[in-house]
Amino acid sequence: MKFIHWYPGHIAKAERKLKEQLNLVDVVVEVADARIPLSSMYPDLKDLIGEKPRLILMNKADNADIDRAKIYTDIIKTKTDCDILYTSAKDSRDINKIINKIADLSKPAITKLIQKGLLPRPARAMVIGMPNVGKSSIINKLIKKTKAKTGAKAGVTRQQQWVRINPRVDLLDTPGIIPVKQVEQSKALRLAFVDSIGENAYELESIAEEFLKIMFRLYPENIILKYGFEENEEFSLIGIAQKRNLIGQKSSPDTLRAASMLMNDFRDGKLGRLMLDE
Ligand SMILES: Nc1nc2c(ncn2[C@@H]2O[C@H](COP(=O)(O)OP(=O)(O)OP(=O)(O)O)[C@@H](O)[C@H]2O)c(=O)[nH]1
Ligand SMILES: [Mg+2]
Repeated sequence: MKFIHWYPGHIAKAERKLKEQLNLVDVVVEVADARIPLSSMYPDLKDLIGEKPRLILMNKADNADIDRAKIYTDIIKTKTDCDILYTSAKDSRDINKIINKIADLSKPAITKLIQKGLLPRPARAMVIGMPNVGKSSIINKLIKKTKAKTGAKAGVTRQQQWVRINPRVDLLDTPGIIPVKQVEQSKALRLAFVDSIGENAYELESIAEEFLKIMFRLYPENIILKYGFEENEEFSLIGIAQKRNLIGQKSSPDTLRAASMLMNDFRDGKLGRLMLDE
């Protein structure tokens, strides 16, 4: 596989900015992708946020194989001692539980204010996570309006933005950040699958080949059904190109278009409910 790498310059700045805002909030809401729960959680987040109460949202649950995801999220839950919700900004799953959780987690901070003789204020939570996991979409779902810009690419949210959800809760939308420190290639690969890292960081055909290998191990039926492979046939981009009649120069199978079709089908949820961490 070709190496996946990214440049940390602007990421370091985003991380710094996030740290600056941390003093203003009572709670951190971390959004990850339920299809790759381990790979999409920010590594060593505790170093960044310290003892702030944290709520974890495994989003895009509508496209995730939740039974398999739970194998990992149970471990995460034990390790972090944080509540985990499986949310979907598409079908609204568990969205209405978020506000109560934030209100609960912020109680100690608000109580402290009152004890100091200050007026109570709405709970403040900061929504953070890797790019494209659905942070802004969740916020829009909560306010039932399109206030935060969203899009199917990494880096849609450019600036932090406060949004009042209701009289009790204010949320800070933040730009997605990928870790300054390179993560393991197996994680980087999965982040590329879900479009969390920009397409300049990898070669599409290379990650699509890896995607097929993982699908062969975990969900062969989904690929067989979608593209019409035979039971014992090896999965390949050439195979997809042939079956879909994607012909390039000199009448050879167009593997780049096959890669693009495959990854788009996955990203659009057309390959079924999956969980790709191993
Ligand atoms: N199927 C599905 N798609 C979702 C869900 N949440 C968000 N999306 C889609 O995922 C893409 C990214 O959503 P955003 O809300 O822009 O993600 P973000 O985390 O704010 O991204 P950045 O601002 O780039 O960090 C959009 O195309 C959304 O429509 C979900 O729960 N299920
Ligand atoms: Mg956003």
